[in-house]
Amino acid sequence: MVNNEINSSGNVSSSALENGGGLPARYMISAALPYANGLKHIGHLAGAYLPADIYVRYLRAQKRDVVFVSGSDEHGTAIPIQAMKEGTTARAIIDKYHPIIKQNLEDLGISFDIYHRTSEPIHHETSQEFFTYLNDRGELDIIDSEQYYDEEAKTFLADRFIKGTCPNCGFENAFGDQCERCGTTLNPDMLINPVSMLSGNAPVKKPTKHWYLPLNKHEDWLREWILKEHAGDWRATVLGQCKSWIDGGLQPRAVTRDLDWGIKVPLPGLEDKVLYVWFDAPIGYMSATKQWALDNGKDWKPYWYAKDTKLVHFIGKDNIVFHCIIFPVMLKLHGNIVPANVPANEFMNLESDKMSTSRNWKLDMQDYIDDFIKKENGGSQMADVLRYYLTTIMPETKDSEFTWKGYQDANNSELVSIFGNFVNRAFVLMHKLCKGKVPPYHTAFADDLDKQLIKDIKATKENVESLLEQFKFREAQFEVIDLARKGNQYMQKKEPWKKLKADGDVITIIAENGRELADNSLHLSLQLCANLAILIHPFLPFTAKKMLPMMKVVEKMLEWENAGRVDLLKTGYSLRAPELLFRKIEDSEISYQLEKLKKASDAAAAKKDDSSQATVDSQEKKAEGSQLTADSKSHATDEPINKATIQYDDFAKLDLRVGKIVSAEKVEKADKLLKLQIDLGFEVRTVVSGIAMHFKPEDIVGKQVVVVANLAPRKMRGIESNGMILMAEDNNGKLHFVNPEEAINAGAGVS
Ligand code: B3M
Ligand code: ZN
Repeated sequence: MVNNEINSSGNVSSSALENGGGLPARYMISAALPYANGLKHIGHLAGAYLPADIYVRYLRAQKRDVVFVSGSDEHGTAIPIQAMKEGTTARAIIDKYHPIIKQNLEDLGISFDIYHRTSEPIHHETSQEFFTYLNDRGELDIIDSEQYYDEEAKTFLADRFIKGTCPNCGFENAFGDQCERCGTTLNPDMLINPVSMLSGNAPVKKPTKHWYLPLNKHEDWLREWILKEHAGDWRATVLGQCKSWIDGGLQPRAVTRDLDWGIKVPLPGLEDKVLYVWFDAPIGYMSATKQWALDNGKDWKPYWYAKDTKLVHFIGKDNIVFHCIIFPVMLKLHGNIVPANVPANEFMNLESDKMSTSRNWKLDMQDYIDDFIKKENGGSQMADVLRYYLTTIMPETKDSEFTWKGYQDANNSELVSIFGNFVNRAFVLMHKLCKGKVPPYHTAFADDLDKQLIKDIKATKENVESLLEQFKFREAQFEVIDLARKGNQYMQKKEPWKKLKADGDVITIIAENGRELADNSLHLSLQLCANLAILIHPFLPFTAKKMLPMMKVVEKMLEWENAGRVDLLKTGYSLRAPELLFRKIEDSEISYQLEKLKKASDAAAAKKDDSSQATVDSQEKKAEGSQLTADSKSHATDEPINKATIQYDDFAKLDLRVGKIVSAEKVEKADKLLKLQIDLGFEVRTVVSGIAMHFKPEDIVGKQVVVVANLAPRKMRGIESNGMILMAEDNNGKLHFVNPEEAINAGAGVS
């Protein structure tokens, strides 16, 4: 029977969460739902998906009941913003990126039970029911407020539709919901110099009404639950962020938005409102579980209601407030269980710089897959190399750094030289000295080295277990590699090659008790190989699976309870020849990647220079600059042709017209700009031109000019300029109007 009740104080009792100290009956594991608005990089992988996958694979190997969910976050403003950039629809964006991200994660071995989508009807229904449940019980406040509105686009500016300067770090392109540079969670009111992403205009305030989750009412519970009950088991970084939120005083948080992309608010007359993306996205974990249950003939409810379920959210640090404060309050009010832990990771930098999509300073999963997995000498094995290195530098307690050199070293000096080398040696020697069969273990010849190795195997199992239960993935993986290192040392000390000598099929004993001693060392080395496969499996699943056919065992051997045993491979059992588990990574591959990274980021920087996504301030500067360039700089007579050849079609795109200046005035606080009204015959245009240093306004009224009449409008100092006038610059830097010899009708075409 599922307990769908909350107690009289409205709290889910915490003792129930711990299941009286026993093992949880089941696990509900989530990894953050990535926005389906672009490719995801290895920082995302290391932040949420990889640790979650290691944990889940370990739990499955323990035969625990576990469901691992994630999927695409397809609402919020991130999606339509990307659609604007790509010149397409929001729907087309999610349909494009969802399958790519899903496949990328799969290629890297992330083993979700379901990778769902928040655009699915089941998710819309689940989210609406959730909202209705809270609203019907009076748990949401309805508050009137003034919010930023774009008069030109005729829409409110929620979240990422508004940009401005971050009050925390001064970054000029901070979104209305978050600063991408410092990670601070924002709301549009906090932005300095806010600007609409839609029109580039400064927004105005307009009244509107929204539904709020009154976090302030749950402050005491949050303080008790997070800062007291979980003081000992949540990560210090997570507790620190929660504490500063709670100590700062929690505010009611709007859970609706005036937007047209998202889940409709399930109340009559609110067609223009949708649920806030951070309200619906975490509910996505629940709807994914529902879909998984439907697909597999299971009941989803115990995973979200039963108190002996352990709920764990894997996320990056920028999502902490949502998973530790907002969503738990929602879950508590809805009668669900709350998370037992939220092992959020810090950020992973790349080659000494923060990973960034806009600056193209990143390594996308897709690129890694293309360059290392799809290429002939790669294969899924290379997915494990990435998994391995990312785990060695997993940012569990502080930001960490991916370097290509570090990646190469981790592969060449750990995977190849330690793990791969040990397995290979054990198999090669067994084939050479024991005719390809698992040799017997002669108990009478057991020595201290053997006993120590057996102890080490058992201890490693226990250590890995305990570290994984504490979400210490780096240390857990280190334990496994360290065990392989011990295997190499053991072999080095036992020297089976000095006990027996093989000459083709003829094996000669070359030391006292050589047969028995060589048998024992190789027997244990092979048992260690089997243990290494089990222990490395959560981290490097492709490697573990590659080792199975070598040992001629089935996947069942990888069950966790088998770890620590030294009788996994039967005496006399013939094994296959070893396969190389890892290949060396060459210097040339590393320099290629470094070069590629630099090129991509240089290209992004160049693109950004003429991107329309810049802030208004920089748009203005740029516009002024280009006006000056076009008007007065690029045609100096002493310069050779300095632009690329164009085709006639390129020229024909210009609509050049003769116009007459009917008025001219200086633009306030811009000493280079004149605001001109130009009669084009069919209309009078406003054109802002950078010629104020050359002409007095009163001197140019009445002059004829040639205007680029189909130039996209742009704002300069808040004035929309609709065209550009052509000017010629002589050797002395003096500007001259380009115009017909004698006055002709305004609007005449120039070609
Ligand atoms: N899509 C933000 C992110 O990708 C958001 C996570 C949702 S988890 C429910 O970082
Ligand atoms: Zn900032």
